[in-house]
Amino acid sequence: MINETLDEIRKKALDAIAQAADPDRLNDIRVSVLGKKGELTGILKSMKDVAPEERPKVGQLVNDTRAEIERVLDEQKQKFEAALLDAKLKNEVIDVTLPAKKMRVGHKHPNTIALEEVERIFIGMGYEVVEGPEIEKDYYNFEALNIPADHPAKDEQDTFYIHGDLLLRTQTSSAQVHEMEKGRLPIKMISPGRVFRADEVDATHSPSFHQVEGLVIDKNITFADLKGTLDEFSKKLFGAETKTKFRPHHFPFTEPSAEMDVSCFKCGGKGCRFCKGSGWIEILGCGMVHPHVLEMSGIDNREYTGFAFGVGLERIALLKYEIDDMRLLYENDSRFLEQF
Ligand code: 2NL
Repeated sequence: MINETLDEIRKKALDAIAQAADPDRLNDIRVSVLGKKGELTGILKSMKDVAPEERPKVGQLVNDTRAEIERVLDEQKQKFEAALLDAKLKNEVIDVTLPAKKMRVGHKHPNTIALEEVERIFIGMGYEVVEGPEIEKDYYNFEALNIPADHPAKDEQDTFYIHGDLLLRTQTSSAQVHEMEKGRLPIKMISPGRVFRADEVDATHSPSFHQVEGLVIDKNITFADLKGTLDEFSKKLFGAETKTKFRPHHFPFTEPSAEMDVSCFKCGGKGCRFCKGSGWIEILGCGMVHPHVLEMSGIDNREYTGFAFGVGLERIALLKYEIDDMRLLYENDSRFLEQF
C-alpha cells in the first residue's frame, strides 16, 4: 500500500520536474514533496500504521525516493543555471568593430589656465597668494591707495556703487591694503581676483574681469627689484628670449610709475600683425608704492619701501592663446572652451 503511494509520489514528482519551466517551479515542487508539510514527509508520519518488522524496509524506500527526487531536482536546477549563464554570456558578447563611446572631458577655462600659470611663477619666487572680498569700502578701494575724491575713476560712470561707502572693487589692491594694515612685514604677495568697472562690453572691455596684483614691501626694495622681478616673470610666462621695457607712466598709488612692455613673442620683436608692427606688447602697470600709501596703512616709509604691479588676467589669456575677442571668454561656448 505504502509502496504504491510512494511510487505514485515519485512518478508525479519526476513528471512535474521534467515539465518545470523555471527554477521557481522547481522550488515549489521541492516544498510540496520534500518540505515539512510535503507529500513524502506525510508518508513518514503514517509509518505508525506499518508493521514494526516492515518499518526498516519501508523507511529505506522512503529515503531512496527522497534521494532520487532530490537528485533529479538538483540536476534540473543545474540545467536551468547553465542555460541562464549561457544566455547571459551570449548577451555580453562584445562587438569589437563597434565605434567607441565618445568620452566628454571637461576643459579648463583659459582664464584659469593663465591664472594658474601666473600663480605658479610667483609662488616659485616665494610669494603668497591672498584673496580679498569683491565688495569693498570706498576707503580700501580708493582712499588708502591715494586716489583722491575728485579722481575720474571714482565717477559713477566707472565704478559700481552699492550704497553708502560700499562698492564693487575696481582693483584687487584693496586686498593688499588689508595685508599692509596687519603690520606683518616684509610682505611678498600676489592678489588675484574678480574686479568690476562700469564699462560697455566690447572686444577688449567687460564690466567684470580679473586682475592679479602683486606687492612687495621690505627694507631696501628698489626699482631694480621691480624690474628684475617682472623681467623674470615675463621670461617664465612668455619664453626665455622675452625682453622687457619700462615706460614712464602715472598711477596715484605708485611713484615713480611705469608700464611694462614685453618683446612680441610672435615675431621676436621684429614687428608683426600681432604686435601691430611695433615689436612690443603692453602687459602691465607697476611702480614703487607711494610713500603716502605706506604711511596710511601704518608702515614707516623711512624704513620700508616697496613695489607693486597690476596685470589683467584676460589680457594674458587673450595674448597667450591668441584670442581676438574678450567676449569669447565669457560666453562659455563649449566649442570654444574645448580647444583648451
Ligand atoms: C594696471 C595698474 C597697478 C598697483 C597696480 C598697487 C597696490 C598697492 C599699492 C600700490 Cl597696495 N600699488 N597696485 C600698482 C601699479 C599698477 O595696476 O594697469 N593694472 C592693470
